[in-house]
Amino acid sequence: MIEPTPTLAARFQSGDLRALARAVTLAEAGLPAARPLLKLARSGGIRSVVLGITGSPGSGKSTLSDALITELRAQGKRVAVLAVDPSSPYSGGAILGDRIRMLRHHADSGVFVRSLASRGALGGLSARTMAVLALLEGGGFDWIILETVGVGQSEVDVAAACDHTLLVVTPAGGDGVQAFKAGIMEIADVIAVNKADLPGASRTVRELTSAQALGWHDEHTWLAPVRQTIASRGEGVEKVIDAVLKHRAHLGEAGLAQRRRLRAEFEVRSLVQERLLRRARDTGGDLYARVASGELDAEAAADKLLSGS
Ligand SMILES: Nc1nc2c(ncn2[C@@H]2O[C@H](COP(=O)(O)OP(=O)(O)O)[C@@H](O)[C@H]2O)c(=O)[nH]1
Ligand SMILES: [Mg+2]
Repeated sequence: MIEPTPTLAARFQSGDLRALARAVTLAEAGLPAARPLLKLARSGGIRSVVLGITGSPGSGKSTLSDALITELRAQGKRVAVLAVDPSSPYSGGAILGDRIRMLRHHADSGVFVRSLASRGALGGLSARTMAVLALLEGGGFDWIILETVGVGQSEVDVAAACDHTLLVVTPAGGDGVQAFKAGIMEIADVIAVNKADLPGASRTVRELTSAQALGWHDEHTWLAPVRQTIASRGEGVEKVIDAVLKHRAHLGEAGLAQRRRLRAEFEVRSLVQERLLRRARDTGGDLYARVASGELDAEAAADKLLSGS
């Protein structure tokens, strides 16, 4: 097993990107060697804006996150992008867009891009995703963008994993209304109507804002700002950044601390779930078949899993 030599920890702490990449690899593999590095990373407190991006495949999430990198770099910010891709067996299997992004920003030490395979069920985010986010925060990035594929569990998990959730919709195909129906809009803190160069963008904005107005709200309710973007041309991106920062101000210190607490809860719960699933798999005989057949009651099966007997 690979032990974190003091030099790795020291190099990580000094902001060495190669040490960070190494730490991410350890955390992604769930190796215990990552734990001291995580401890170091987390000792620094809240340092980064952690922004999750969700939205249907093809809505322009990757293009938008690339445009965000460019705009944030122009503002002098250091940016890390973590793309969670359930189809990718490992970071070596980075999807094409990510690989292009990595190459484009390769020489820029203020940018770190990485693809992560999703290990959670249904493409959800795992405790390992959370660990990698923590490492990136420890690595001193001002912004950390978590890009999901926008399907299955990852669509919902993203809100639990980040400080702010950006939902990307397009004018085509009633995307906005779909989001409203699927209850995805509730998790959005900011909404980007991307591909605003296509017809129907302002109508989509109107649909979304009137849907928001219909929902229950009072003067304290955060209604996600809806911004038009043309990610492929970098247009409207600074407005999205401003809206995220406005949401951060709305959260305030207490609200942000609460989000962080929820993120930690998500991480610990994911770990517990992973371990229990592993235990259920390793239990002799098919535990669930025994419950189904009435041999064991469900409460007893749960006791068995929790006690590890
Ligand atoms: N017309 C138009 N196309 C865009 C825009 N943003 C992204 N695209 C295109 O939409 C396609 C899907 O984009 P991508 O970023 O890969 O979407 P993702 O699956 O959500 O990550 C690509 O062909 C992009 O070039 C935009 O603002 N306008
Ligand atoms: Mg993408």
